[in-house]
Amino acid sequence: MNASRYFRNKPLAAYTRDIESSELHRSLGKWALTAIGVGAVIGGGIFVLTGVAANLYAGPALALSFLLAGIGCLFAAFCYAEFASILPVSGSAYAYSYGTVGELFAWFIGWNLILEYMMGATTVAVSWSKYFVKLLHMAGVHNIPLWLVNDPVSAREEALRLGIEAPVFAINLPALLVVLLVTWVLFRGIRESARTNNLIVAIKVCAVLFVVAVGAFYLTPANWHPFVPKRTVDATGTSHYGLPGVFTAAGIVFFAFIGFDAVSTQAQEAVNPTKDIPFAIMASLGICTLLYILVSLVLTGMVPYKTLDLGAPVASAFERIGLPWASLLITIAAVIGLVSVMLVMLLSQTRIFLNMAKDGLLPNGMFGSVHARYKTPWKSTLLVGFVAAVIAAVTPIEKATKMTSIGTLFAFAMICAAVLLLRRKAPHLHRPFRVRYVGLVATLGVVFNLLLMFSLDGATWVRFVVWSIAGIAVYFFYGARKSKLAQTTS
Ligand code: ALA
Repeated sequence: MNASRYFRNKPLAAYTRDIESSELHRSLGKWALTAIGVGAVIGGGIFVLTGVAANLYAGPALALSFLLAGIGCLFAAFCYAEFASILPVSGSAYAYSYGTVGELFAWFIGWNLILEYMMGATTVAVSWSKYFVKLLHMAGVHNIPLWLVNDPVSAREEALRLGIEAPVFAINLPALLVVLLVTWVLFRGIRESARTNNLIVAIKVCAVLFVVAVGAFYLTPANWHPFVPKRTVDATGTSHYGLPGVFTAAGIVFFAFIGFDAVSTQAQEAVNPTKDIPFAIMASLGICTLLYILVSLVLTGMVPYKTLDLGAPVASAFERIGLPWASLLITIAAVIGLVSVMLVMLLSQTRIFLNMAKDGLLPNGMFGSVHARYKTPWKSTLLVGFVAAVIAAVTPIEKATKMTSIGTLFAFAMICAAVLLLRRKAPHLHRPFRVRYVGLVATLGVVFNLLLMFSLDGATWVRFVVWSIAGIAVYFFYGARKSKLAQTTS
């Protein structure tokens, strides 16, 4: 077997055939696509991670951390937008790299997108479960058994903290059930999903605007001073606050931006993909960055940053200033709002699998078959939903978050590199959306995303390497032999 075939590209003309043969409904306009982006982005990151990021690392400069993470994502967003305008197919970064860098590389990106989308959905399901339990407490439901709302590791830790006997068995039932519910919605089809998604996004954006508008009346400017607290170093050598703290917090809140690229996976369901997908990518990133910066300023202005809760910081800050009703509203909105993140993440995952199956890299019978009536890749939807639900039921949140981030950062870095490659290989290709100063933007994109990857801990890297080796093994065992490209060119 000739090794060069692993680096062979899918011809760009083949993408045109994919687009023409698509069986999916084209029902999404530019604002529906933007809603998908915003729906995927605003979630556990802003509702949960802001607490840790501000309290332990950035202080009031949390807004700066969001700005930094947002700028990093902006480089990747530009590159995604250019690709999406050239190749309006739903395979996202996977498809783009197949058309530019080669099959093995594309497979590897696709494999990492599983971390972004399926693992991302799992992470959000676990955050959702936390908010759901908080809501139950607010409704007066206490004494929920630990083993019913925690993965086994967290249940043991929590039991230890409470000084009670650790349960022998534990399952995060709310996380499991919410993923199954989302799977059912997706199974029924994109039109219904888009409608549900729009409603949820509206609730979520209103909640965030509510936080900003109401919180603005309770600001104590003294809480912002000093804006960047003096750096300290703890016993383990970890820096807190100061500029290093601001960067660490940027790495943490990066998770809050994941999802804007999910818009690109909807290309085959978009009415006018070459224009609307780039628009929606940029618009959703812009809207979310602005909202995040405002929320960060308000939160750190409302209460001293050291009092921000590590679990549900937004809701708790309102409790602290004596507005329990506002806290309740925010908790309800979070419970509803996080659903749309899962919806888009799982939707995107199945669309990427669909593309990989059409290229022969995954079994077509399972991942490529589209339901005759609902026009959705139904078998894949059920499989992905089931696997995500089981993982959500047994995985601690920090591990899931870091795996999601490392896979996404890798895909972002690679997509920036691929955009440069394609400029060199096909300089005259029609690009409805063209990145300006592409050399600078794409290089900064690669550097920035790799730097953030290196800020993640060793254990996450080990998992990432094991995951990558498993992916390459699957490729050689299955994809390399079944690839349509390999068959037509060998
Ligand atoms: N950006 C998404 C969230 O914060 C993944 O939940």
